Amino acid sequence: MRLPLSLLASLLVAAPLAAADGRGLAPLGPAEKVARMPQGAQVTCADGARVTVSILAADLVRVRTVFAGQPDEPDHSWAIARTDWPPPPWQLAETTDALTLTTAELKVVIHRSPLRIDFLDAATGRVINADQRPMARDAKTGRVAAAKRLGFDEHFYGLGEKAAPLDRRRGEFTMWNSDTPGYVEGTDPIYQSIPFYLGWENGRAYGLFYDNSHRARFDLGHTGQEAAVYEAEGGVLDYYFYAGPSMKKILGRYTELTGRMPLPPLWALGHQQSRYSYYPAAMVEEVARQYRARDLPLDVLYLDIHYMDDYRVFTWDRSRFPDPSALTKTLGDQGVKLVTIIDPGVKYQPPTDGRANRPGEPLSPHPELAPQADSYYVFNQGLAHDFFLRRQDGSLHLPEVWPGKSVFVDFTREDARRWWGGLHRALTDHGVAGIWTDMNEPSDFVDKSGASQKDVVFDDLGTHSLYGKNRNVFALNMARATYEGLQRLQPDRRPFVITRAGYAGIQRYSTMWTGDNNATFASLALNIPMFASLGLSGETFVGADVPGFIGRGDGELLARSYELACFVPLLRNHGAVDMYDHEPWRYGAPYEDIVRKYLKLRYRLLPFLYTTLEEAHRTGVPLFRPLLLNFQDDASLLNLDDEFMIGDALLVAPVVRAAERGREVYLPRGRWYDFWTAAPLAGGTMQRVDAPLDHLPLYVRGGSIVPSTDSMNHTGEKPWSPLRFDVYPDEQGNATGSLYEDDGASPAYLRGESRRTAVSCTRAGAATTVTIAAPLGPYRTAARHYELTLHAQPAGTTVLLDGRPLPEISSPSTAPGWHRPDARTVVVRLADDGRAHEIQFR
Ligand code: NBV
Repeated sequence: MRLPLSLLASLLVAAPLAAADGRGLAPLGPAEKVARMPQGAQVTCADGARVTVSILAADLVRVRTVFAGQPDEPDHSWAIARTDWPPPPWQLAETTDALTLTTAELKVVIHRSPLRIDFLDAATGRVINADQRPMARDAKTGRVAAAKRLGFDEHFYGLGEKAAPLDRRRGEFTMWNSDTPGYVEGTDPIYQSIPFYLGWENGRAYGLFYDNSHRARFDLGHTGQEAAVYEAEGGVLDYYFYAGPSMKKILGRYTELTGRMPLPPLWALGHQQSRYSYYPAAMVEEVARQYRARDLPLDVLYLDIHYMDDYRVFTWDRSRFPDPSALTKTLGDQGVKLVTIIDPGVKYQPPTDGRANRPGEPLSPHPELAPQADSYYVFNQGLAHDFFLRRQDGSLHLPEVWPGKSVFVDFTREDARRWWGGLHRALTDHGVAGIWTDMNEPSDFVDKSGASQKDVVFDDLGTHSLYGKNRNVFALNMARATYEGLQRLQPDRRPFVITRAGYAGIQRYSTMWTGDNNATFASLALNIPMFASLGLSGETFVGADVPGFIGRGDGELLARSYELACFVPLLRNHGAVDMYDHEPWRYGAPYEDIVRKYLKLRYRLLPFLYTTLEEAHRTGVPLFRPLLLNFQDDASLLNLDDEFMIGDALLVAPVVRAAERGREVYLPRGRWYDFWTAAPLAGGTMQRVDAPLDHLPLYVRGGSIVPSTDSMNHTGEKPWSPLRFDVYPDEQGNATGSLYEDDGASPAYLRGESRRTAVSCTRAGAATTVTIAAPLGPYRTAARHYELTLHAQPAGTTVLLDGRPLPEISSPSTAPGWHRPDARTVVVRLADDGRAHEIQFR
């Protein structure tokens, strides 16, 4: 029976309002009025609460609830990159009990009383996710809550940077950016807050992104098995539901909404060396010299806080770094870039003699090189513009950080972001190539948790909101200021920013590292679920201090750390300001040799890593993946924390425990290959493998074609020549792969200046054909050869190139031809002349 809306409304008004639970949370009232909107529906509840359900795409629905008596807020979030979503076809149907919004993929059923929302698969009617109880709010504290029914076999992934196992089921997690040096598994929260998770049940996934920057808590079956609970300490309850069922599709949509990682410069994939701190300049030059003398690859060196004049940001300590431009030139001549740290804390330094620089007053062209003891240009300018955060009583907010009493910039202000971005000229003018933003939780030595900072006011687009709403997005807005500043200062270069803290969307502006980890095997093991989860939360360019920030570890830890980190996007050796040196040669020759072996491997694989990185940039599917992302229906992978995949092709099973010289490796179904021997292996089982200290268990998935080149000592040393394709056929003899190339440095790739080469392999009867398609895109590479290696190729003596027999040659000939290095392998050499080629093996 259908009741007219007006009658229904009057019935509902009479319904008693639900009482608050024991913790003060009162559920919203039953639905009273429904208004159809261009993009969905708005439900007004009997108590005045308003629930807006918006269809953004057939598989993406937003639910935004403003509770009774709650002040509405402007509909704005720093996390969101895309707000314009042309509505897909959808229908609204109403019954007495519920209203239903249907798209091609989803049915959103809003039960009227009590008001609960279910998400169903439009095709099968299966319930994907459902409210366990109505959304609720505590009118006294402003706390808002949602509770979703918890499935018996439901598992959870994502939530960004957490020192926790991959599967978040049974966990409780807080979102509150926190400076937590020496964190261990279980420390929570740590530096970043990404309130987005994927739910998995019977091989199908959905996504939930609770976009609210207040301190929040997820209880995913920790205190009870009835509900997956979300609570935020304030703000509007605003979430996005992703239908899935594929995790890759959800990540695509999530990063469409919150933005994707722009491509960093190619050198960001190179090996990076840091220390707290390298100084003076001669020391920095010596580290670079050692790297070259020892034939160890290196692309980047870092300057930590001691390069500044008494910790004043955007200055140089001239006694340690008399000529920063000369330093970057010396390093640059050896192919090494310099990245400098910038903290948010600006030294609080009212000028001693009233010599403050006023806005518009001409400064010396390089104030960063001048003494600042009497008058500090950054403080003076920021104060004159009133860019620093203040408390509600109008006084400056004065946290204590490295320079002592300091001020923080209000990065929610566009003009303040522009100013801060422009200050990086003090570094880029001297050839600094990237910016490392630290301490941006923001950390305060006196009050790390922010408890005494509740009355700090942020402009927040003129709403003047308080600290509780803004702490978690502080780093996001600071990274934005930095990224956009670098873009303006160097429009022909891709910015490189690395951050410690972040919120959803941080991937648009910055790469990240996982802060002050420990130089222990436990910390090494934690890398895998941490990087995998960050990738499942939109963050691709991630890494950890190798071999650990706090303490030193031994040569064994160093070796195992590099074996793992060899495949991690950000590969940076860094350590604390203590007596331990961490450079690879500080542990003795056998360990240094192992590090060299894996660094050389990484540089050999640059074409593959860069191609996979570009895929992440384009699709939101990360480079570093838990196996579950590639084999979503394999329930044995739900909590596999000690293996990972790089793209679709490589499976890495590092040893992450001390003294182990072997381990169990699970290879999912299908054909695999041992990377080192190319021996074929059958998947679907657990196998015991040997792993002496210099050996990394590494596998290639059958069906992959992996591009690589000769190793080198920095990414700019030479072009990728020859360009190798290693073909690993699957059980049917087929394989596919591709190569992505561009100039590796400028933003021209965003205008299509790139080159993509597709390669495929098919078997028909006794013949195998490999096709290298004509490269797509205008980017040109220097003249070079392809070297194509077909693995698992049984005997056969004829190789045809484009239908014509190719001569057999002796290896290492440079002429076109083919040879067999062993009974299973054929290697073919041919010119890369920009045209398509077909190579037939018979
Ligand atoms: O700037 C010094 C350090 C830095 O080396 C480290 O990587 C950051 O995570 N920084 C923290 C400040 C505090 C160190 C105790």
